[in-house]
Amino acid sequence: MAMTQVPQSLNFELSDDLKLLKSSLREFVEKELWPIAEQVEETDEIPRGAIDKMREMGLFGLPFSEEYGGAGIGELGYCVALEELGRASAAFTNLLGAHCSIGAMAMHIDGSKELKDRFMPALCAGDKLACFALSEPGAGSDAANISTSARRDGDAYSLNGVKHFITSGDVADYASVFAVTDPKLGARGGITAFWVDLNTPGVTRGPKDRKMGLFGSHTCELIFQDAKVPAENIIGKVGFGFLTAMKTLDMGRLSLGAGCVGSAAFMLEKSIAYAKERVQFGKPIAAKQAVQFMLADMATEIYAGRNMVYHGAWKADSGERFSMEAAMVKRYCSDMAIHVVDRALQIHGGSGFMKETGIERAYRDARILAIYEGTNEIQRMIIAEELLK
Ligand code: COS
Repeated sequence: MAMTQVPQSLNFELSDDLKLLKSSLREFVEKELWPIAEQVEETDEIPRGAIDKMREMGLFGLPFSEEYGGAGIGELGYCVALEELGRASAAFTNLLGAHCSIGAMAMHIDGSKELKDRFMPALCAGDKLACFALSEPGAGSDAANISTSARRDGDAYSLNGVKHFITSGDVADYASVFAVTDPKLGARGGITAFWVDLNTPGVTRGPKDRKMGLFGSHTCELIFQDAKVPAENIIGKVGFGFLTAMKTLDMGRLSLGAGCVGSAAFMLEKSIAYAKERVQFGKPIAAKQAVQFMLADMATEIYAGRNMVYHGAWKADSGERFSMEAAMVKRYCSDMAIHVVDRALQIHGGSGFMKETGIERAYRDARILAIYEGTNEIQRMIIAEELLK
């Protein structure tokens, strides 16, 4: 029997709006962000002018609803956008990721209408920046074991403790801070999420950490010493903060995967161009099967990663729980991006090791992908737990 109809339930075509967003972001990255990547690396700063242009492009509101000035494109739209932005250097995606994917996302997911009405418009406009403060020196992977405390004190809570490795902690205006309100209850009722103005007395920012890569994006400690946070700044309900953190990280892990797909796709394009142009033994190295096989593997892995991201984002937008898919996306896409950039460097040979190509930078920047937003070992634990329950 001849099939004449395309089944509409499975459609890989992006909407016209998303296609337009994709092409304008591609142009923006090519014109405004990639050309200054080396400058960002050398100075360890994103120039103010570039942040202003990112703001004008509406990048700081991408995943948020239109009622607050966001783009209203859902998680799928956000992932499509981050895939394009992944082609810029990691400093830019990290700034956006800390703000959109997790910092302000915690409030967007679980904050009250009053809290969102007060803070989201400036966050969506990029006039104020957010970060996400969960990790502590003694609680990284074991996030339920945090010790930063929040003690009720009249109409406010008094926060004490140290958060560390906080991306954008030096520049953010606000943070989603997770603190213990009842030590007996732990992850199930004992942790609360707070929306904290980082310019509050009692909050100190530590010096920026010295890192292997990701120059232009800084991490530092946030130190709380009797920092007063109004009770109305609780995100969600007292005791539900661990769930807010986990739901936020589910979102963050998906979009992190999208950035990995974009950066890997860019590395593949650079490798193809180089392999066609670089002549050795009288022919372009693209004629060598050893190089062809590397390109073929890179393309296959990117294809797998992209489809995982889109499916995970589709599931998120459909309102179903997608924690396992997010963990799979994060685990696979980060390892994939690390592998792809390693192959790109191999194809570029000695030139890849030199600063000029930007590949050695991408190689160093990629390594953290398997560690932050939950190590890939933690992602495997989440996947296995879901499989075995
Ligand atoms: N969505 C909704 N609920 C979730 C959830 C999610 N994604 N993840 C966990 N929960 C719930 C669990 O269902 C459980 O509640 P119930 O007992 O009622 O079912 C509760 O939260 C506690 O979860 P769990 O028992 O799995 O907690 P663990 O202490 O074992 O820790 C891991 C879970 C390891 C997954 C968590 O600590 C984690 O993600 N660690 C990594 C932290 C991280 O990514 N840090 C990066 C720095 S921030 S960028």
